[in-house]
Amino acid sequence: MAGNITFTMIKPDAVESNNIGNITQMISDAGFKIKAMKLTQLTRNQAEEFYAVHNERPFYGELVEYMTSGPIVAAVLEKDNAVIEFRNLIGSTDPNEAEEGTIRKKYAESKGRNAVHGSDSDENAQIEANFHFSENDFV
Ligand code: IDP
Ligand code: MG
Repeated sequence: MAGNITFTMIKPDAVESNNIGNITQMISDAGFKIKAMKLTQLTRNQAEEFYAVHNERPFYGELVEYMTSGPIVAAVLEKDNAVIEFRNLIGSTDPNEAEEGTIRKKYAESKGRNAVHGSDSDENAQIEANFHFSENDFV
């Protein structure tokens, strides 16, 4: 059975451009319930660990720089089939390839500075939620 939790971050570009409210509204309108949410800033160590799967990729250094460049909003979201539903809502990694009406189409600046993160599997959703929140943060 598909899981009902996913993890997201509103990334530094979207926080900087004052789109926390607009993006949170799109998430709510799409039927996700916010289970935990906080404004925070990633340390270099946290960003390196969070994106460790990409550490051999040519953009890894740029990604860590970007993700530590300013505040982010981290959140745990609940909906049936949450991981897939949320990937559909955010759209393709590159906003030039993202569907109309997706968060990245509306708010992402580029493939690197792409406004939001969404977990790619139920297993990673749990790992990522636990990375940023403890059990008693969930409501
Ligand atoms: P995803 O966020 O859509 O799952 P991933 O391939 O997992 O995309 O990449 C993680 C993040 O790394 C992307 O969201 C983006 O910020 C950054 N990234 C991915 N590909 C590139 C690239 O080709 N250039 C620069 N940054 C990239
Ligand atoms: Mg990914």
